[in-house]
Parts: sequence; structure tokens; C-alpha cells
Amino acid sequence: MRSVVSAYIGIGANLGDPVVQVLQACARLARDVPGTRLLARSSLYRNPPMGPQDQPDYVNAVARLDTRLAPRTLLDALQGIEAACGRRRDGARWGPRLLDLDILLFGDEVIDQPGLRVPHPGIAERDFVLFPLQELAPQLVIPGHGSVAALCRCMPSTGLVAIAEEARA
Ligand code: ATP
Ligand code: 5RX
Ligand code: CA
Ligand code: CA
Repeated sequence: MRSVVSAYIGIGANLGDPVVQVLQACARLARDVPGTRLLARSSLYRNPPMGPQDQPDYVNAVARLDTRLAPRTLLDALQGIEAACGRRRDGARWGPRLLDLDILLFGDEVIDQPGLRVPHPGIAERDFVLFPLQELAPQLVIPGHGSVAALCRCMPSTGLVAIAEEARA
């Protein structure tokens, strides 16, 4: 059996009730993925879309897992959760979605396969990934990019707004 690896998952939503979708995704990560434990989750951040602009604001967060799954098996499980939360895959690249789950990091592994690239190719350029990740693991080194904290220091100040969860009923 594979040994335990720490993986970081990027979570995003901008359709339906995005906060509910993100929290439901975390509940499913904790409950529905075999050989895996949900160890931590960042704050939730509301922020404007990167890439195509003609879509609603996103809510993003990052989760930390311990998993015994192979990376490909973990990706399959994440896509199963996306589907269970109602995501339909329909042509338009980078369009709005009910739920998006990306493998940001899988231990210190570097994977470059059709359909699976780790570290996630956008990780070092996306404020909505780096700032939540910094909450969980500032010292973490992203293979090829340096520490999360150093990357955050190089990011221009941003449109990320932390969502005050205790303020919601
Ligand atoms: P981006 O990956 O730039 O954030 P996206 O999340 O909108 O864009 P999707 O349409 O959700 O992209 O995914 C397209 C494909 O990306 C998936 O079917 C999957 O095979 C592939 N993929 C490659 N590397 C990863 C990864 N690290 N995590 C999740 N999916 C990945
Ligand atoms: C494409 C991201 C181009 C960045 C993408 C999200 C760039 C997003 C998300 C926010 C996309 C992939 N914007 N845009 N959050 N996903 N805020 O999760 S599409 Cl430059
Ligand atoms: Ca994504
Ligand atoms: Ca994705």
C-alpha cells in the first residue's frame, strides 16, 4: 500500500450559493474519499474571476488532506464530488461552475501526465490559491517556485475578501 501523503486541494465555486457549495465540498472531502482524512481548511475568500471576466465572483478556499490514494485515484474522487455537487462539463473552458476541485500539491511529487499536472500549473500566479494556502502552510515549498510565503510577498495586493463565517446564521 502507498504511504500517507499530504495533498492540498483548491476549491472554487461561482454558481448556486458558492459558500454552501464550498462547505459541502469540504464535508464530502471529509466523508466520501477512501483512505483520506481532511486535516484542515482555510478561510473562504470571495474574489473576482481571473481569466474570463463575464462570470460571477468566486468563493475559493484550500483544504489539506492526508491520503493513501494514488494521485490519479484522488483526482477521480475529486471529479466524483464535483459531479455529485451538480457540476456539468460543457465545452466552455474556464466558465462558471458549481464546484471546482484541483489538486494543487501532492506531497513533493512532480507529475506531468495527460490529464494530471502537479503542482497545479496556475498555482504560483493565482492569489486565490496562494493566500488560502499561506494560512495552512506558509513555509511549504512549491517544487520549482519556492515557499508559499515568499510567493505571497511578491503578489500585488488583491481583491480577496475573507468571508466571516461566524457572522452567518
Ligand atoms: P484550471 O486547471 O486552469 O484551474 P479548470 O479548473 O477550469 O482550469 P477543469 O475544466 O476543471 O479546469 O479541468 C480540466 C482538466 O484538467 C481535468 O479534466 C483534469 O484532467 C485536468 N487536470 C490536470 N491537472 C490537474 C490537477 N492538478 N487538478 C485537477 N485537474 C487537473
Ligand atoms: C484561468 C484562472 C485564467 C486564472 C483560470 C477561478 C487565469 C477563477 C477560480 C477565481 C478560473 C481558470 N477565478 N478563474 N477563482 N477559476 N477567482 O477558482 S478559470 Cl489568469
Ligand atoms: Ca481550477
Ligand atoms: Ca479543475
